Amino acid sequence: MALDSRTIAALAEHLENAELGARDVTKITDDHPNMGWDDAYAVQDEIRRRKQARGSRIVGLKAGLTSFAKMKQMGVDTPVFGFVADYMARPDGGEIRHAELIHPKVEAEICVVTNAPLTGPGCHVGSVMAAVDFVVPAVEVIDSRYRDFKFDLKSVVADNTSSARFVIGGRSRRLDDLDLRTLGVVLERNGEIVAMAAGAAVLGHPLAAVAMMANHLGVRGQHIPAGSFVMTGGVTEAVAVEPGDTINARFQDLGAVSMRFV
Ligand code: OOG
Ligand code: MG
Repeated sequence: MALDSRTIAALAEHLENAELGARDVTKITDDHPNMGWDDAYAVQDEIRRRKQARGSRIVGLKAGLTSFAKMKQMGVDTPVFGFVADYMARPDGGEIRHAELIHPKVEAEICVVTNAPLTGPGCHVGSVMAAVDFVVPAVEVIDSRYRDFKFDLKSVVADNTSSARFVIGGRSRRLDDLDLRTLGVVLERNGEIVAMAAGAAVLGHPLAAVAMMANHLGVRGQHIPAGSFVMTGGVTEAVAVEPGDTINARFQDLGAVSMRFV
């Protein structure tokens, strides 16, 4: 680790204040060019601890930058992992207040809920298949705390991978009823199609993102517990939204997820 615990705590406070106050900040690697992956995840862990200490519950795990469209959009080449908390959840068909966020973007995600623990190293798509209880569609609202949504991987990991809001909707299905690779997703803003893709856009198979997460956690002595809600990452590039926009994400076999920004 390149950073001491005081610096990690200060960076976590800085980034969490930016989130809660909806104010953008410069990327933390500008001031800490030598920080490593461990430092970045330590800052994220400290943000998690701060939220839990305040009574928030961690209600999901997320993989990000798992589709080639997203990696290209953000100019990066490796997936990242983060979490979502209870206060970030919004109901399907509900409203999301734009003013509570900095520069939100939406992305359609294939998600799973597990019924057995997943541990790494050595976790693969087959292990994940055996542990998936059901599949459910969601839209994630990401909101990088970094100015103009410009970041590098370590900065975005420290910023809890831009987590801001999420909406679970549509209908859940058993994995056996679905082919996650060919599962089509159409993202609409104000009735107009703005992006579309199939599940294979996510690392060739969305469950590969879950396996990668289990292996990432395994290195750190952690795992994905049974009963976890896991988001596998945006299948298309993320789309910016303005107040007044209505978003509808249609998932083949899984229904639609919608929301309005006010
Ligand atoms: C990082 C978060 C990416 C996804 O699904 O790819 C993410 C970002 O692009 O701001 O959540
Ligand atoms: Mg996402």
